[in-house]
Amino acid sequence: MQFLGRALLASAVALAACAGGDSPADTAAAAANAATPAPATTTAAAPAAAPVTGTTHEVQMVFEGGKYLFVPDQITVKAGDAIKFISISGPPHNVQFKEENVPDDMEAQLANNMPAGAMAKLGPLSGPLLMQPNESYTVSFVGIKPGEYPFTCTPHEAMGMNGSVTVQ
Ligand SMILES: [Cu+2]
Repeated sequence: MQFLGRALLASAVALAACAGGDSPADTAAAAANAATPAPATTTAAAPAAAPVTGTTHEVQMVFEGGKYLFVPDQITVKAGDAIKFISISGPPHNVQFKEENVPDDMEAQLANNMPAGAMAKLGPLSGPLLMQPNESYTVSFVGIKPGEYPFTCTPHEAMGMNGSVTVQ
């Protein structure tokens, strides 16, 4: 019994360490930063998320060869398309767009296109943390004007887990 108890405790500690991400402080700071209210100019219009009318592309979130990656990390979509981000290995992962990388007039629409659903978001332009294998999160690009929109994974940003979507 004592051995079992220790084993359970050890796995609980390992699980806690894992669930905490690689840098809990950075994650919290990033979340707090993302939650900073947008300038007044960007909150005026908040159009509702429009239904996806085009293709839903897939981007995998993986831990492979010692690296955290979005696969593919460069993706081009058309207006009306969506991207389904799927956590394959090395969670937790999320997808986060940064305010400085999103045109002011697109922030409200993109935030609306990233609903919380059953899981809490880390910020207006962030999806929730995906904890389970094959868990996914879909971002719609309906109503998003053409341009390049870099994104990152909040827990693994410092480890280079970054990508970019080009909206045509
Ligand atoms: Cu990640």
